[in-house]
Amino acid sequence: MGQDFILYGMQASLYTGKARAYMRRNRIPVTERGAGHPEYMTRIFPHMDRFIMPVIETPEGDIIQDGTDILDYLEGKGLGHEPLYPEDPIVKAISFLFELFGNEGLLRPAMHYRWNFDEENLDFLKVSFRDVMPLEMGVKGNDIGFENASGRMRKAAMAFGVFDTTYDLIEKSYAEFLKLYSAHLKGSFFLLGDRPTIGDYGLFNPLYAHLSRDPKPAFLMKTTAPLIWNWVERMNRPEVTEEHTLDNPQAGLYGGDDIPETLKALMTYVGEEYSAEYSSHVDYTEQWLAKQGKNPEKVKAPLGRGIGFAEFKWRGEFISSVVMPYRFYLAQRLWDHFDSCSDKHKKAISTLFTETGLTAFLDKRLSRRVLRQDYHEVWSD
Ligand SMILES: N[C@@H](CCC(=O)N[C@@H](CS)C(=O)NCC(=O)O)C(=O)O
Repeated sequence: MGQDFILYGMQASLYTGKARAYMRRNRIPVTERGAGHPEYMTRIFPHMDRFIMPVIETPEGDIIQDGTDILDYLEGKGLGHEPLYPEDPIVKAISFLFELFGNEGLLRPAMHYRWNFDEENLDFLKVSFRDVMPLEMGVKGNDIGFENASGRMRKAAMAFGVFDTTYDLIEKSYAEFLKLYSAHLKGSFFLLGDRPTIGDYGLFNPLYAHLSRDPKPAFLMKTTAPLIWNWVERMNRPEVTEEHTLDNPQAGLYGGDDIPETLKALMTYVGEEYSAEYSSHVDYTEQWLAKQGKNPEKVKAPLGRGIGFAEFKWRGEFISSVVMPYRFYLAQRLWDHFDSCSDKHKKAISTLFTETGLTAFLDKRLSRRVLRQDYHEVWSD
């Protein structure tokens, strides 16, 4: 193996986007391979006992899976040129909120706009998915492989609450997001100021591979939210350009006592969009854990690694979505950060989260922690 990191993933993969963008922006030398490459299939997959991307292999031969774990690993090695986490405790709390919401809270529009517009998207997706088909499958095999993969993803879309009865609501809700985030980006290059933080990388997941790249939503984004398309482009650009703030020591973030109204409006949207779903998942998981006895199993289930379905009210309708313990792995980061703050900062964060309808994300917690061990989510004692 050479000096580069190797990234196993694909352009069309939602969660690969975050790892790739971080490595590009921080100019970390990386060679990308499809997650169907012989090395992935014969070495990485058996090693992890799980087919999942993104995965990086470090020049020392370490294998790391999971977008957040990858970013933390690289940051921990001092490879980030721009700090991933804001210093200000209030802004840092906001960045964790958007990491969670970006990663997990925009899956309905991402899956809807990818899988429910076959006329516009299907040829493009078939070509994109070739990136992960093992070479020996040949062109004919690609079609079969795509049928397989797309069948699984269409089912996953339903598991996130994408049904013909919710299509209209999803489109309405996403249009609102585009409007609010565009309004905010009028005032800064990134979510929290003039450089990206973990919150941007969370949002980048759905906003890149699906919502800015697939033909149907790409057109929508370019024509109705060009500032967001521009943000996507800037997040993912390896070249140094004038407004590329990587080496700009002036590139600052908002201060905690200086949160713009446009960001508060976006936070309020997150509360309205995702609080009830999040809370129903906590309740469901608590009950599920109570039934599991002392040592719940590793989370290995299909359908997005879910443990079941929880119902909640969303935009006036009752819908249900798959409960994935991984989400608490991200939520815990916000809880841990909050708990580590001084009383003064706790109070400021609580006030801001109350004002924007987000208290559930601070207060509604699980009795056990989700850990990651051997590339799987596991439960603490
Ligand atoms: N929490 C994980 C999620 C990774 C994930 O779900 N990746 C998808 C692709 S975007 C995957 O590998 N799916 C493979 C499959 O389900 O077959 C992360 O952030 O890395």
